[in-house]
This record gives sequence, structure tokens and C-alpha cells, in this order.
Amino acid sequence: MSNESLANLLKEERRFAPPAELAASANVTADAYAQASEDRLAFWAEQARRLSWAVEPTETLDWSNPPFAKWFADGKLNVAYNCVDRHVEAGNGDRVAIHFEGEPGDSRAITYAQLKDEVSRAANALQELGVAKGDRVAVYLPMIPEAVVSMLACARIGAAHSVVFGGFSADAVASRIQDADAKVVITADGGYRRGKPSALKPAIDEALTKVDGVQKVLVVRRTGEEVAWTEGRDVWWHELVDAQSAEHTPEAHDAEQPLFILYTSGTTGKPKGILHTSGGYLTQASYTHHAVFDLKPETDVYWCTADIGWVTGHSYIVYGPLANGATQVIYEGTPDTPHQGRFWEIVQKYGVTILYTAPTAIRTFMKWGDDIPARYDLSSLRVLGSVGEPINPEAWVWYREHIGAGRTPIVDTWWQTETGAMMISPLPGVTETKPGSAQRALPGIAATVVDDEANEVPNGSGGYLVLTEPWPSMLRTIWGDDQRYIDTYWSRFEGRYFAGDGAKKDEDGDIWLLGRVDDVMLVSGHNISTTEVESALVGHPAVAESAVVGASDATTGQAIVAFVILRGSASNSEELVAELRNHVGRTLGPIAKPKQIKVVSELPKTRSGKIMRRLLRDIAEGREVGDTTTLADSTVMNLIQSQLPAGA
Ligand code: 6R9
Repeated sequence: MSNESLANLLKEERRFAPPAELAASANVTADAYAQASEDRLAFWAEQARRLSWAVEPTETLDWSNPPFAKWFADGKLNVAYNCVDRHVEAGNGDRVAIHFEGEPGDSRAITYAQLKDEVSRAANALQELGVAKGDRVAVYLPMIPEAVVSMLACARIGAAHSVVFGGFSADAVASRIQDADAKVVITADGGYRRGKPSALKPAIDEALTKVDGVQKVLVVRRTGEEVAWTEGRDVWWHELVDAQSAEHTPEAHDAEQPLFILYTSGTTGKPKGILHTSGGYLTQASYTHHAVFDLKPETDVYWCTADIGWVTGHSYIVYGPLANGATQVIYEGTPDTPHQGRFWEIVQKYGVTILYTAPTAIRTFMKWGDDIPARYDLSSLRVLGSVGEPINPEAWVWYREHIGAGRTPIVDTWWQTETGAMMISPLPGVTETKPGSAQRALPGIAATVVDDEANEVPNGSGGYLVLTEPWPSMLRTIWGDDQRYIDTYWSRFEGRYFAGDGAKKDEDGDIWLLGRVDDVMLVSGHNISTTEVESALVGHPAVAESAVVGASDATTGQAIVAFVILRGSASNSEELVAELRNHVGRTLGPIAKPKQIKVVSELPKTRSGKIMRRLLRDIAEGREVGDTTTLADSTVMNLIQSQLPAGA
């Protein structure tokens, strides 16, 4: 990546010190970095003691067969016991674990004692259905408490869950069920989305005509809509689970017992089943949730807006927060149902103190207007988190000003399905934050930026993000394909984990993420990151969101094509488009001026909010649009095409 393309984000000079009050009582202070760098393994061994082990581990890391790691291998624990029972045993059974808010406005508070009973019943039910330790269970549910209960019930009996996004098509579900060889599927009649019931079970019924091996389908009744029923295979949750005993003895499993498989949305090729195991995963999910959000379980109300089908839902709705005894909000629906203030209404209703969401959501809120959050009391908020994509400085600053009242620290957390837990992030009581930068590897984590030849780049330069030491919550392999695990992550740079992201280091050595390396454009021999052009566009007051792609071009190799969504107040005109091109030219340099700017009303995104640039590239290059099965809303591509002049 050439340095001229890096200049722009480096110009971001705003700095925000941690609030004094938070710093004074922060869970983690600056010493953690020193302690971890002195003895990384001792540091993680200490963090593992956050958990209750049936057999304490004596060995921290076994790296004798890289890149296949074993963490805490001679220890034994039960993950569900750690997330539920031990809080009840410690006298916190009456603490609310989950404030559930359904999209239609129904709500339910579930205490840790109730969660323990429900997880125990579900574990008994799964065993009655024939699920045993080592089996796989597919979970295809809306954002309802039963999703959390199902995952913990699997963990309790030592079966690995494979959660599939409720938005995925029957084919996508079928291939994932097949690859994981799941024995049981847990689903629901449907869930609520955008103000109406949205069916789920038909996709399972269709998927199961294509794959064998699934013996039972456990069905939660959520919407009450009619469903097709296969006698002998389908079982109602409320009939089977509710009839079970609330007693279930949690067996101690090996630290390396598989906990879950989660398929990454991968833009090409067969989806990769990322395998996570128990002890190391839970250690890092719990530690990072404690350190990065400064969670105080007695007083905080935490809310992560992710879907359970995304890794963020696994680590920061289920495992991290529950291992830490948090009280959290789980919301079923979309942010604009029934109105665009829904999120802020929820923050106000529950007194949310820690909010974790994605840049795509933040940019959407910016587009809807400052006046909407201003109508609600958001004064309970004290830490704000971001995850999923690079956050543009403008969105970061808007988040801090309009949601955090200019007071709350923002933690921009970089990590991946593969890393299992956060890796690079500010610490809210320690770090002087910089809008747009994830900044520094967390204590115990080793990350750097290298060039094509694997040399570490100096401060002020860019290249590829790599992780240089194994970490507790790292993926253990790609399910059923060790060779692909080696090839994908450990072959590009010898002995280092290649994350697939471009990044740069600033003069202080802080890390700025630049997006997936596949999304870097090559224009007349210059490397230009899509993230930087997008950031420049969003920096213009008329632009709410943008997605930039490199389209092949006979003269320049690739040409920059930008798709933009305008803010409510702006209207599309030739003058505006010219003005936006000049704005990018002024901010980044003439080489980065988009050749074309297309004004649209939506962008194609996955359910986790990532822009699918591959589909926009298809449009920009005049091809038929490729596979759209992982889009959150499959109608978006038709909408976009209808908004562009023919042949554009
Ligand atoms: C947790 C999650 C992983 C990819 C990752 C990167 C992007 C995530 C980011 C970020 C910049 C951040 N990403 N967090 N980029 N800053 N704070 O999103 O997992 O769905 O596997 O995606 O997301 O490109 O490589 P996953």
C-alpha cells in the first residue's frame, strides 16, 4: 500500500482523553500492557482464573504443532456452568441476565436463576432427542432468549452448535448443516422483522429435503403462524423443553472440547466453518468484555445490537457477558420498527450504560438525523463500542457527540470470526482515543503491520495486518479442512497469522484498519483503499453512506466507482456529484477522485452490516450480479439497479 494513500487518515488529529472518573475506577489500567508483555503466557494463565475450572489447567499453551494450538489443555470446565450456574451459586440468582425486548413490544426479564433452569431443561431435552457430547446442533432462530438458551444447552452437554443467520436462504442453511453434519436443528416458526412475522421454518423444511442426517427439528413457537409439520421429526419446544426437569448436572469437559462452528460469510468459495473450543475461547471472551467495556456487573446494563448469528453475538451477547454475570438487553428486531428512535427508546427504557454496535448502524442513524436521538434520555450511557468495519472519523465523532453527549469513550474493536474475541481496541480508562483508529493490540495480544516481504513496516507506513503470537480464543482449524486452515491464514507470511486486512501504523505506532485487502484498488499504479475514499465521501455534509469499488478500466487498470446515499436534506444533481468528486480530490489527492459517483438509496449489506462490494463491482463492470444469498435484504440489488440509468 503506497504511503500517499495513507496520508488522509493520518491527518486526523482529534484526540479524546478517557474520562477521569472512569479512569479512576477502571477494571483494567495501563499496567496490564506491561504485565502481559513481561510474560504473555503467565498473563493469560491469570486471566483463565476468571473462570471456574473443574480441573485447573497446569499447562497454558501447547504450540508444539503450529499452527494447531491447544490452550489450557489439561484443564476441564463446563462453559454453561461458567455462564450461568456459578452466578446463582454466588448468590446472584435474582440478577437479571436478559432483558428481552421483542420487536412488537413484548418484553421479558430473565434472571440468572431462571436462565439456569431453562438451560438445564433444554439440555435435558436435547439429550432426550439423542444429542450427545461431540455431536453438532444447528441453530436457526430469531433474536429471542431461546437462541441463547439453545447455545448454552449445547455447551452444557458438550455438543457443538452451529448458528446460522435467520436471514440465510434454504440453500445456505443446507450447505452449512451438511458441512457440520448436524444431528438436530433448532428453529422457530418465525420471528418479527420490520413490523411483521417473518417465517423461518419453511427454510429448514426445504433445506432438509437436500441433506440427510438431521433426525429431529426442535421448533420454538414465536409468531404463532401456521407451520408445516413432519411427524416423527418435528418437536415443539414448549412441549418437550417445558416438560423437562430443571436439574441437569454439568459435566466437566476438556478445555479443547469443540464449543461451536461458525461459518464465515466468505465472498467466494465454500463457506469456512470456523471451529472454536472451550477454555481458551471463554477466557478471552470474558477478559476482553471485562477490560474493553469496563463492565461492572452489579450496576451496568449492557447492550450489544448484533445478531446471534454473527460472531459478535456469540462472544459479546452469549459467552463474554454471561461469563461475567452481566445484565444485558437483547432486542429482536430492526432499528426503525416501529419508528427510527427505537434504539434510543430502548436505551432510555432500560438505562443502558454500555452500547456495542456497528459503523453501518451509526451511519444509518446519522442519515436519519440528529434530532431523533436528541428526543431521548441517553444520559445512562458511559461506554460506546464499534465493531464490524473500519469506522470513519466522521461517524465516530457523530457517535460520541450525539449518542455519547461528548463524554463517553468510544472503543473501536477490531477482531474476526477467526480470532473469536477482540484483538485490537482502546481501553476506555487508559487510551487517549483517535477517531477512526482501533489503536493498539490488547494486553496479551501481538499484532503488527508488514509489507509484501513480511518485513514489519515503520511507523507512518501501511501494509498487511498480521498477528504474531497465538492467542487463547484463536480458531483451532476450519472444520474438516486442516489444510485450508493452513493455506488461508498461515501461509502468506511464515509463522504469522494473516488476517486479510490492510492496515497502517501512525507516527505513534497506533493501528488504523483499511478494510479487506481484496478491497484495495489499484489506480494507475497507486494503491488506494476503499475505506479512505468512503471516509472522504462521508466527510462531506451531503453524504450519509458510501461504498467504493475498483472497476476494471482500460486506461488506469482500475477506476474508482462510488455509490453514495445522500443525507435526508441533500438532493441529487450533477452539481452535487461534481462537488463530491472535487471534495474527494481535495481530501485525498486528485488520484483518488472517483471516475463515477452513483446516487442510490440502499447499499447491499450482509446481516452483520458489511458492504458486499463484490456485487457493486458487478454493477460497475456491467456484469450480471452474482450470488446474493448472504445479503440481509435480497431485494436491494434490484432496487439499486432500478435507480441507475440504463447502461450506467
Ligand atoms: C467481529 C467481526 C471480520 C472483518 C475483519 C475486518 C472487519 C471488524 C473491525 C473491522 C476495522 C474494526 N472488521 N471489526 N475493520 N475496524 N473495528 O466483524 O467478525 O464478521 O468475521 O469480520 O471485519 O475486515 O477482518 P467478522
